[in-house]
Amino acid sequence: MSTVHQHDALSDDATTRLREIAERLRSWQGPFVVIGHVDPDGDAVGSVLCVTRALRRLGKSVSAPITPPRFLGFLAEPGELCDPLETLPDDTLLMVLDCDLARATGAPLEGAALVVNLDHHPGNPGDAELHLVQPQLAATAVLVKHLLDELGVDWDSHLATPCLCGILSDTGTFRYANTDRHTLEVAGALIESGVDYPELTDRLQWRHPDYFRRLASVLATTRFHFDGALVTIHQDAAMRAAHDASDDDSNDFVGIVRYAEGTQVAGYLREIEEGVKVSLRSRQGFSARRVCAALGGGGHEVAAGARLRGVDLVQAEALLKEAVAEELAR
Ligand SMILES: [Mn+2]
Repeated sequence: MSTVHQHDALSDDATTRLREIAERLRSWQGPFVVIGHVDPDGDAVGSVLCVTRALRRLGKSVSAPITPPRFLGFLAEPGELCDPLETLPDDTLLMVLDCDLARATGAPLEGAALVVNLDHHPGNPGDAELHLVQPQLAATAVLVKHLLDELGVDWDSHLATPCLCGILSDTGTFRYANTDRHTLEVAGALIESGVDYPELTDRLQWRHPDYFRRLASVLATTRFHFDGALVTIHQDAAMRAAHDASDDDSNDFVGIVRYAEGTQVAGYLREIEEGVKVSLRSRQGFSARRVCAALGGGGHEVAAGARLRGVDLVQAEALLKEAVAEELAR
């Protein structure tokens, strides 16, 4: 595995663009709406909250229509976030964070006076009027940190905590391959500006008590295939119904079994209304993306997913094994 990491901050071009964006934000007199992607994660929620708080400090009128998953609910104060908007107020500057325009949710894109898009996903086509897409950055929150620096805000824990949450979320608390010197330096600066780091990392692991009962029932389904190269877990409709915890909380189960010795790829199969949802996590060198593409889905090299329509768990597992066998033979 040889990954070339970008150790420097942004390129000169990117810095110029970021200054331009900061200038537009500062001089904008109309309302702001700040949104993220469907199934928002810590980077989407953290980036939206951080930008929202900074703009409000600059005296701007800001709506943030985003609904955090239960385990991230602690980040927001009552009244800070709102329900999805059906229409945009006149003269709105719409900020789309941590996704391209196609994955954005919370407000319609139509009717925005200006759309600004900050993201780090490599597939972002950069079709917003004003955009900065930086795939070498570990999180959109890193870009948000630079934006707020350009805006000249005074960093404190109120701003730095959601920003650091975005970085922790997208780097798996500095465990993933996207953790580089730049990421750690930005995180260090955020911690220095007053984040209660042990409190934040502890709080990010809190889960509904039912989460642990569900974890136990799902882990009881652990099976190894291909001499352990593939490990699978599953959850059927009855197991899901037995517990209160919201399903987005169970996304990280697959990451647990991925740590089984000798495993190259871990699969989590969940019975859903229209069939089976497959989530894969792999080690470097095994393409979860290609396996999921073969199943009609997609994603990153080491984290990908697919929805298999009209099949049951047994059929889904057979299809997954077939696709994994092909990838193992490459
Ligand atoms: Mn992200």
